[in-house]
Amino acid sequence: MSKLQEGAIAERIAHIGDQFAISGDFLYGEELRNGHINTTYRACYRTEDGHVDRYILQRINDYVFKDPALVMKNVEKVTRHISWKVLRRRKNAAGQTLTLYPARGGRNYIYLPEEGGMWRCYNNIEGTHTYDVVENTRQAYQAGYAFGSFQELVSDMNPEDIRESIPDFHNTPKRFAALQMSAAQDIMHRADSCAEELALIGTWSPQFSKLVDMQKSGELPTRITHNDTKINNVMLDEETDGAVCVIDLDTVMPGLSLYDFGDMVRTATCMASEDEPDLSKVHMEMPFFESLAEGYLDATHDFLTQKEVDMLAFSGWLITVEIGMRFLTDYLDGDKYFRCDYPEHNLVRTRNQLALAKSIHAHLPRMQKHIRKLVKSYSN
Ligand code: GN1
Ligand code: MG
Repeated sequence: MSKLQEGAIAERIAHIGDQFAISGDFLYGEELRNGHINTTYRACYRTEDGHVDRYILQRINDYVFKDPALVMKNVEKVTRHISWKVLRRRKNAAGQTLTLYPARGGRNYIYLPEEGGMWRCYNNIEGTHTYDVVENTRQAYQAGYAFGSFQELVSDMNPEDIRESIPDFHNTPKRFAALQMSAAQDIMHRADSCAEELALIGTWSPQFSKLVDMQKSGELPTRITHNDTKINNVMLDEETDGAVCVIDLDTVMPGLSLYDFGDMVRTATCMASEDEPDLSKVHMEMPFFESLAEGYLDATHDFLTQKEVDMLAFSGWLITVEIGMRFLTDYLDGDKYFRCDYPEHNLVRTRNQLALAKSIHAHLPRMQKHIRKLVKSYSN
């Protein structure tokens, strides 16, 4: 990450920052590249009293989010609700939640056609950092606790107030149907290069509708969920590694708590990144799962239903296959959705996720056993 003080990108960052309720002199900007979808900059300003204030400027990708204004409405409701709740519980909670800054013109975002579309500005959560991959069990516990607490914080919002910004976002059978369609159309002539992966996914497909079927029949409750609970969406305290807050609220929507837990299993139990090409490094680590589940259940055991608890381990496997299918669909479609650094990037990600799914599958009985043990400990 280089600090840009001058040049075209620095000018661009200063220009975008200039649209928001920010005071001080622009010092420098830097690009943050840990998401696959939105463009993100951090901008730093010297205030009148000599402090340095930092802000996050982000362009919402309108190929992915067809209605960015709806995304902003959802984000605004969620951040305000959380601020309200956090402030009522702890007096000194400043900086613990994302806050949107007003833009010129009275909204909390601004449309800048010369800068590619819709931009917004958040506070930079100071004194924190993120991890792209999990390194120890403490981080796994904290990730589980942070996203579990998030679910608790939004649990008393009216689900009807939050609308779906990407319909069927975690509908695994629909993701499978989209993959089949892309493989049949094969516009990039890439289907031959991933025949093995397609066949493997096909053998797993009878399991894909398990959670959505349970949702339809009312066995699983619809809640407001985060939907993108990867480990690098948790801000941890720089010194203690304790969870401070979760970020990336664009996909907060009505959904299943299980897809949130599942995505944590995908990203907080494996020490390799999701695009690690050496598959011998891609496997889940049971101690990380144990800590993750403990952190999550410490925050959620009061309100999760028995059926949700029963499906926790399975959800880790399911979403790992789902994300693998999404990478493969994008590879077949010509890499339009996920930012790619090289032509086969999405295929490498797919193979990685399928390898991880196999590893998770092999651990399912032990995962179940651990969950049962944890749940029992709360009733003692
Ligand atoms: C995308 O941009 P990022 O990394 O926060 C994607 C998630 C995937 C993830 C895979 C809106 O999230 O669903 O799980 O990549 N976000 C969207 O790393 O599609
Ligand atoms: Mg995201």
